[in-house]
Amino acid sequence: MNDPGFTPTQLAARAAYLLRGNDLGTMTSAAPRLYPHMWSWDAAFVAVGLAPLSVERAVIELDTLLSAQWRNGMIPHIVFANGVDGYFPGPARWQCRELAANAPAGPDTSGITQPPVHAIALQRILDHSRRHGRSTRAVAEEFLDRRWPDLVRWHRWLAHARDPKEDGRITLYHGWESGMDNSPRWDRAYAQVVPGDLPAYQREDTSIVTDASQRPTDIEYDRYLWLLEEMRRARYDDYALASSMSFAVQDVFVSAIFALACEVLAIIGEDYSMPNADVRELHGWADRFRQGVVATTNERSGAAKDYDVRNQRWIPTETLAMFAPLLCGGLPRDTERNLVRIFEGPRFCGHPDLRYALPPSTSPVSSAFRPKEYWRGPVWPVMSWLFSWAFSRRGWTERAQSLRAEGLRQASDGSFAEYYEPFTGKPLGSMQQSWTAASVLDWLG
Ligand code: 9WN
Repeated sequence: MNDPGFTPTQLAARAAYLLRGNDLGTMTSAAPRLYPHMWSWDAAFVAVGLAPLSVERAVIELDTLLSAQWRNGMIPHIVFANGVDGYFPGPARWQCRELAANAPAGPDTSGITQPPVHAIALQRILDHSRRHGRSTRAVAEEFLDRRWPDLVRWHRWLAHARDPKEDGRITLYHGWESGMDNSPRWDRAYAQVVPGDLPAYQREDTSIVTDASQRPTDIEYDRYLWLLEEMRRARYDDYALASSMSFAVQDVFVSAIFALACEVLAIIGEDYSMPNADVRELHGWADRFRQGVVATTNERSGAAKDYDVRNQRWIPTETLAMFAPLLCGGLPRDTERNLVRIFEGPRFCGHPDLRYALPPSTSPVSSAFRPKEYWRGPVWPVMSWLFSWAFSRRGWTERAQSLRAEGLRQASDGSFAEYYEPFTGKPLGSMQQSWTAASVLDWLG
């Protein structure tokens, strides 16, 4: 099908312009209206997109995020921009400064975390810095020296506080921590979350995305807010959360990202002569989590699953999560081939009705599939980017190129939407989403 969209040069210019427009000074808002603050994994992807434009600005992005790191090592999922309203739940609802002993003294933050993709951003920054002169390289290397201990602390917190039994899988206490808020992956676990005495609240998101069918429902929001109440009562204490939260899941996709990120960080550590003990620890976590991911997989198909800790049952779903081992590796070769076939076949990228051969968040043949509803079906460009980056790292050049080419075709409408309807290619959710522009910039860089 013809896509009379923008040319690559025009698209790159527009993406750069978009990031400039969303730049609040030392942080980039995730999107101008819907998400006017910094989100943790958005910031990492944004840094990936900033790196080809300005290594210096990309470094600032990660620096701002790390300045909001909690004392226990957690990187919070939102860093609130000073004096900016317009997002619910904001600092007044989280109350981290008042309640959490570990909250940072500086900026206001939320009290949960998000997927650890930051090492990927660091790697892209270092890659780009090597193409520049000495002063730019020095900026990147100074950042690495200064922030290395914080990045290791972040990974250590995930490995300890979020995998206390050493299963090799990260436990989450809120669907928002997965970054895939209302994915069908969490439906059964959320069914056990029964909101109690919930203080009144008003959603802001549905006054911005006015087609409410593209966003999570009110019932889902009540549960999200109830979990926040539970966290406030536990004063965001890692130990207390583990026993008190009514939602606790081991997220196989986040675990695969973590395995991958540990390996990436370990290799950076080796290349730049960081302390050996850190590098060894990182390799150890990479192995543990890779094994933890592989342990969830179906012997024949290689499909991975999440685990519901509270209800003690596995959660097999036909969502992006089943492809977790393709990110971190570790499957026997034949099994991996089967999983790649599913990824590329008619249940996902090869579904005959798809507008672009890109992975929908939920398989179109699944009964849970909803083509317009947030993480229940639409295609998320940043997820296409993540798979293309991981495939290229694994040496699957052709597969990576195909995702890139299809991702660019999808983006050529110039809306830089948060997500897209898989069959029509219609842009949905927020427009001008920073990480969509960042994905395009890396693809074109
Ligand atoms: C809650 C910012 C974030 C992304 C998430 C995405 C969405 C927030 C929301 O937006 O989540 O954290 O209000 O829906 O699900 O992945 O980081 O882009």
